Amino acid sequence: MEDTLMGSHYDVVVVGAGFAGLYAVHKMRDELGLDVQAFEAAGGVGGTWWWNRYPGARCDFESIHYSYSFSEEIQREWEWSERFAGQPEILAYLEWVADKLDVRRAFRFNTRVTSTTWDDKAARWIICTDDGATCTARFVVSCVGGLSVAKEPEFPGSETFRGELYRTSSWPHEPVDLTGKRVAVIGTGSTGIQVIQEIANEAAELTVFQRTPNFAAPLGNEPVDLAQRRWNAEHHAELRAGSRQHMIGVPYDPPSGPALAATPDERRRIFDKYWDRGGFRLLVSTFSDVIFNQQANETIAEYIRERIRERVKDPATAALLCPTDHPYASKRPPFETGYYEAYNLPHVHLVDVRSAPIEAITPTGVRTSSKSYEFDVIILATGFDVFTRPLLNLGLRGRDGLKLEDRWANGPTSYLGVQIAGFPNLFVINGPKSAVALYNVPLATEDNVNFVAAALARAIADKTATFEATYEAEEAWGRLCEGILNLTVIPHSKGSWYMGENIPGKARAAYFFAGGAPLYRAICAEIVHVGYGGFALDRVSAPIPPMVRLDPAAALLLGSMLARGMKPLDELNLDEVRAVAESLRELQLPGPAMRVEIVEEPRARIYIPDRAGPLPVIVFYHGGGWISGSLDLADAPCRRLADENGAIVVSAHYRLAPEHSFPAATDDTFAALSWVWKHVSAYGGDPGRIVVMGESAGANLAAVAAIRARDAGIPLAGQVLIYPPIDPEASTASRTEFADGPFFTRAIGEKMWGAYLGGAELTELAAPSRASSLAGLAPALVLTLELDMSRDEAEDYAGALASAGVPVRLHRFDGLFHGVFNMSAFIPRVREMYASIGEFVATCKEQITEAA
Ligand code: NA7
Repeated sequence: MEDTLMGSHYDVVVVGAGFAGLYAVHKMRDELGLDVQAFEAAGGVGGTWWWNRYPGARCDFESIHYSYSFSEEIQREWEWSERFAGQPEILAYLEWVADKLDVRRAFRFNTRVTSTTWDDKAARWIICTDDGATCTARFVVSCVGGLSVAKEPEFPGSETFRGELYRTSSWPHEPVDLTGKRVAVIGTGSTGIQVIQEIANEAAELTVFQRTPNFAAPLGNEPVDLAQRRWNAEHHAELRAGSRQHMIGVPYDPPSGPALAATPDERRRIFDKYWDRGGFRLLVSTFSDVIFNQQANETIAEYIRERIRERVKDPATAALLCPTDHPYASKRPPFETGYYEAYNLPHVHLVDVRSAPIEAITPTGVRTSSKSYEFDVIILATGFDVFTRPLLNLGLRGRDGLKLEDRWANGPTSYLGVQIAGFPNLFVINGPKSAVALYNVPLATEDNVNFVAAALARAIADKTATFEATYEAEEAWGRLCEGILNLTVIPHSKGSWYMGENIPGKARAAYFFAGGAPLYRAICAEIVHVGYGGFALDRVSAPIPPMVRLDPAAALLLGSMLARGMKPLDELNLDEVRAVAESLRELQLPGPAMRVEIVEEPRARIYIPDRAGPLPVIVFYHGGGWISGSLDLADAPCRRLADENGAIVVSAHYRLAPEHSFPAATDDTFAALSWVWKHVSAYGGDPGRIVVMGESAGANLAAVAAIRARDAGIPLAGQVLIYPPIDPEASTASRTEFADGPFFTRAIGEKMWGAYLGGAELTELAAPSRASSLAGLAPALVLTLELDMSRDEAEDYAGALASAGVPVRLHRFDGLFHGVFNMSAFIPRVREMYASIGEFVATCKEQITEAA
């Protein structure tokens, strides 16, 4: 067989026969019709589930979810006998799938890929295997998995041990009898916990060496009766509906708002509910802030500690089992079934190797810095060299002999986890910086394989020789991954594989994308939609799409909107648009308390900070595309503006389109300004220091009001235009580039302009750039956003003002999208917008005013 392979040339080489490899072979061979050769180091299919045969190994997403979704037939035919299947059943499932798809014949088993070298001239990969064979392929698809190479233990002496030594990740195929034996388990991660609870009743003595206690929560496993198994298989579609719209790819309940907003009793009720239901629900269905806020996280951490203390009889043991040095879920959460009760058995002992580290494995057992222990069996459950090592082991050399280990000297880089710049035509399923670590593996896998298959199909159809991520796209993706991770509690873990910290000397970095499945999928879809943005096809690169350039907090917010099933704005009817605009209030930081006066004619709210006057005055117009928004929407921002600027803020109502189309809104807003000029001194405001300000459509109205004020002789100290739409007919690059968002789209912008104008002729009263002269207008601050379709027209307007001699400050904020001013609670950088406004308002000088 070796000889037949020598010198063979394939379209695709797939490496690995786990969930990813089986599906990749099927997809590339059977759907794309490609010539595929696959390699697998193990003796059969199954990947992780072939190797990890240790007692107690099982999945911790329900099996109905932890299974393929691409085939109706597979889902309908296979029945799961337990809620969370054990390793033998998962392996049997994968073997059954492999047979059903007839993919085994594409694999060469017991064969390791040892080197993978790019031949630039031929635009092919040369693949060598440990049996001395060589072949070439146009594409390599790595399906080697993230957790497939065991970590080398830091302590010496394994080879000297005279008893039986097992690693969980390469457990023997024959049954291991532990009865009557003194057994040690080193490691209390997901694996160690599964082993310990399983063998506690079998071993004569079980000693657990624990360095870091873990927050284990109940798995909630149970057998599924025969009738229910069939029902589940037949109803897979409804059971799995919407999975991919959920953050981790399983349709669990959404969280009940922030933990910090709940009372202790409410928190307890919610934690109890999801603790009892089992699995990842405790993390994803309880509270929205536990993963982001340390204080919120402490509420769940303490809840788990309480439950541990209830279950473990000996208080000293319970104390040792309670984690205190890292937030919950900053390490991958493990799940258990009777784990804590195992420590109530007289023959189960817990040894703290944080205070007295393991120094060596000796011929007779384990030696720590304080004591030696004797064992018949030692089980190492010490984890994996995650994500990077499995790929490094492929011996990858890319363009110009670039070694992957050099490329990754400071930590892994990739674009979407799918490609690595410098390694053309190499595709990785669930690679470093993919979403898989927090996304139900089979679905994450299918998504990646589908993405890669579409890329291959495109390359083949276009006769593209090379398909590769650009270095720039990789950098942008890396920044997004790191930025998102930094918004979570995950970087506060110590020693987690999430950050590469479980391996001494390994670079600490963001090893995965933590933005959740809906956002990851939306980004992948956008990349395809714009023609593989961020990839270079035959070295011609397509620009990095907007969603990859998002500010991390803005990206996360967008992700949570997607997870809540928010429809694109342009698909909403008028009432729905208005409801969405009002719902933005939930995304605002609350405004400080202060005196608020209500004026009925013209309708306005006057926010009066407790300062000695006369105070500068801000006349504020809310956004909402002239068709939505309200004084309520502007309430929190106006309070904050009043407080931060020591200014009277008048939030002015105006009539909305389409019921009241042009010029109702501009007439109302100008009438409000005129009223303020005449009456604001009665409220402690200085009519000589009026700044007109608006957000979005409100900024358009503010710009027009500034022109009308000049023409009417009302002296203004300044105008602040927060991402204003200027002209419906503007033809700019940003209109095209951000036509599909993020968030705000060209289609909804056009609808809004249409409703506002109501067919009226376009004049300077709607499009301020059309004024016959901009000279003599109040000094302006124009705030624009990088990822906003109105960006360029706003910046052009700033340019036109400056050309007309108006003092102008222009401040563009990168990574943000239209509407963020109302999202201050979730996008911390909105504070930079307030700071910019503050600096500007402080410089607005007294104007001579007749009213004063
Ligand atoms: P983990 O979660 O990395 O756990 C490894 C465990 O081994 C963990 O408790 C480690 O303690 C312990 N360990 C590692 N090295 C040592 C040394 N030198 N001394 C003592 N203890 C040590 O791996 P798992 O296999 O349990 O889980 C991996 C993933 O598989 C899991 O996240 C799921 O996705 C499935 P430490 O915490 O480093 O102090």
